[in-house]
Amino acid sequence: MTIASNTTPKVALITGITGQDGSYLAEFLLEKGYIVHGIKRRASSFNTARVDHIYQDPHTDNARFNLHYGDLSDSSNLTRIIQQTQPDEIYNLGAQSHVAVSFESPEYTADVDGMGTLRILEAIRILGLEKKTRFYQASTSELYGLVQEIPQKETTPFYPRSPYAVAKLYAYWITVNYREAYGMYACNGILFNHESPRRGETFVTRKITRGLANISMGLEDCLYMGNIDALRDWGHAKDYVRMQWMMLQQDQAEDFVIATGVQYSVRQFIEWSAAELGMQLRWEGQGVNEVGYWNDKPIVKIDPRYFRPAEVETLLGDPSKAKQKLGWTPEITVQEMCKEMVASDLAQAKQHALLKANGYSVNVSVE
Ligand code: NDP
Ligand code: GDR
Repeated sequence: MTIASNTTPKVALITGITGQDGSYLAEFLLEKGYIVHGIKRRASSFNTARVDHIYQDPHTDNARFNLHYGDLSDSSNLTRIIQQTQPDEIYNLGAQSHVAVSFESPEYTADVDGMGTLRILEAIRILGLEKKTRFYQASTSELYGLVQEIPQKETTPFYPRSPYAVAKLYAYWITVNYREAYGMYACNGILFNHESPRRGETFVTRKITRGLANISMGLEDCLYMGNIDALRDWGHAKDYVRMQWMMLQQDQAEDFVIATGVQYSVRQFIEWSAAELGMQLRWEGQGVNEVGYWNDKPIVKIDPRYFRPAEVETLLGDPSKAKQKLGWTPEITVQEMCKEMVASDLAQAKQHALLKANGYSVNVSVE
């Protein structure tokens, strides 16, 4: 973790540092000797659990991890933080990142995910940092939405299917536009789904591993799911943040698809997780009446509340360009990742079960 004394450390600014990717990226950059600044939102309770282990007391000399209050909806705040920190690299990972929630809050999602990106690019330009600051935009496989080609690559046409994806489409193109218009080093990583034990509890993989771990410990009775036949190309967040950094180390800014090239269904992920917990699942019924039984207990049911107004049924990425040009390959398989997530959620469920057995109340619900 020490920095060679004769080199000036690079400075990175991460929006969304308190999220899944932000926390792994901050760890990765600190390991590389960077000074890391992150933007966190003011909340009524602590929201830094994912980065608490790398927190450094700002009163200590040479602290290399710094958090600033801010929000992607506030351009004056963003401009000031960028001016103060003079970053060599900005990673724009902050977003209202939940696709289903974007149907509930479309305007907010457009503001933060779409306009937020413009606000940062404009700040770089206004501050005259176009030639110094490199910019990474967290683009998404959701841009492909109603897929036009299988597998999806950098040249596949976009067809977004949610307010989230439409907002990210704007962010994608404004990043390309600022690269072309102002010669900025600005690029998009078109990342397919990536998960980890730090994944938010309401995304499908974590909802499954956490819900089934709770059921195995008697903390919950049933897991309620939406469309379990959706197909996704899942990788591990640790592999994907490495690629985010690699994309900013090239001579020329370019956009890359980041994926594993392998696709599975939500149903398969449920089955792997259950098997990992020693629960053999048996499916009965069809459509909304389908039920997953463990012995005679119905532990997985379908709740149409989790269906989306417009669904992305299938995503499968082609990461050939990243492999050829950057030498990137994912190191962790989806099965290994599922195992890790189940183990982590089972450890937590065991703690909760112990608390409950000793008379403490535990909230295990997931929406
Ligand atoms: P998370 O939801 O885990 O993290 C999102 C981060 O953005 C959190 O730190 C959150 O803060 C912050 N944030 C939310 N709203 C605002 C706001 N108004 N102003 C400033 N910060 C805000 O997402 P991931 O880490 O999984 O994803 C990182 C990025 O990559 C996102 O942009 C996502 O859309 C994109 N992406 C993710 C993929 C994935 O599979 N994980 C795939 C492709 C793209 P808080 O902690 O306070 O909520
Ligand atoms: P996604 O991830 O929408 O692909 O966006 P999510 O894990 O939410 O859903 C994946 C698929 O699972 C289906 N599904 C359910 N999803 C949730 N959340 N809850 C359920 O109960 C459920 N049942 C079935 C969904 O319908 C969907 O088809 C994620 C986010 O991280 C985005 O920010 C990112 O851009 C994309 O991945 C790539």
